[in-house]
Amino acid sequence: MEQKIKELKDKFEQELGSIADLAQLEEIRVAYLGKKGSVTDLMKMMKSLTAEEKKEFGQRVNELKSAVAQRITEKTSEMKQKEIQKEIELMPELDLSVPAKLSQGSYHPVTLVQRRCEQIFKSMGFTVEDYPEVVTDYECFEAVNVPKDHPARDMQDTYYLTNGQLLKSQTSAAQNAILRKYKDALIENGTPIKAIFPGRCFRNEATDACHENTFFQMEGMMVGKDISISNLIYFMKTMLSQVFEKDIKVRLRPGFFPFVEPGFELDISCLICGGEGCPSCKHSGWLELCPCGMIHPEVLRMGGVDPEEYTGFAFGLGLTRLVMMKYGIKDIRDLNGGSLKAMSQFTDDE
Ligand code: FA5
Repeated sequence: MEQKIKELKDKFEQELGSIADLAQLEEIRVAYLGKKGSVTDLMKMMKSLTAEEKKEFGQRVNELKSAVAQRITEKTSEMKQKEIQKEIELMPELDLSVPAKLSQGSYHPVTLVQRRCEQIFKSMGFTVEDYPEVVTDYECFEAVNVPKDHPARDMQDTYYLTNGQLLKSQTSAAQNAILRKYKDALIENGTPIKAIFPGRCFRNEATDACHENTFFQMEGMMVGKDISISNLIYFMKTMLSQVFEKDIKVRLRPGFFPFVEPGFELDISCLICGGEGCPSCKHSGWLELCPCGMIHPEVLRMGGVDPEEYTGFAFGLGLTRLVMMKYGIKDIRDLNGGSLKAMSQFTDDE
């Protein structure tokens, strides 16, 4: 028996000394320590021994087993070290003292245009509000006069959470909260409510050159005494002329939204095709950019503002479409495409 153990140990050492890689090492491990391995076989031989011999032999085999396992562990780390060394040698020469070539990051074009719009509205006395992307059905629909089962909901299918909350389909979801936040200052001090609230919106709809399932809007609201459509038109004109810094053709036509009365669609003549018609404007020459209107009395009432005393306007600017027009981006999907090369061409020219 003793002789057998010695022979096995010598054979193991010999084979271990000739392996070339980790795969061969694993083969050896299985050949010696595996279920059908040589060391395991020795254990099986003990059946035929006396109790005294078993004790002695068992101890010797266990020592062999530990020694083999120990040698395999050592050899594994030695081999790994060798492989790392090999990889380092194959690497091109590396001088860690050379300064890295940093590629300059840039802001996303939506961020650039959003910031520009915020600047413009702030300069006209508006506050900029932030609002969550996950909202309740009440915030997104009911509080803006779109009760359950209203047909206007068909236009804005979105993504629902299992707890009944949803990803907001429109920035109008913040209207009620903003009215409530500023109503006391309006009622007690006569301070008009003037707020814009940009945000990401989600809609479960087919995408094309001018529709995305994730896009940005920028809502705006002004409420006070005697606020009229002329105020609305003034702010819209100022914003567009300052964003584009050139004359652009717009048209105002009637539009229906349950939260405004009267309601309008403000379209912009497509700057991609010059109004000729192209996929970006669905071949109509016009792009729906900024629906707007006078806030519906019911919406004011739900926000705690008396519609007999106060009036206001609201608009829902399609911020992502504004970006398309400003930078001549033909397909809205490019803005979510994640191409750093495409996006890095836009820089903050402020
Ligand atoms: C609304 O979302 C209303 N909440 C806007 C509003 C606010 C009206 C306040 C009146 C008063 P609409 O679904 O039309 O309306 O969307 C507004 C704008 O968001 C559109 O004109 C368009 O510019 C942009 N928009 C809408 N859907 C998409 C989409 N899938 N992809 C990109 N932009 C979109």
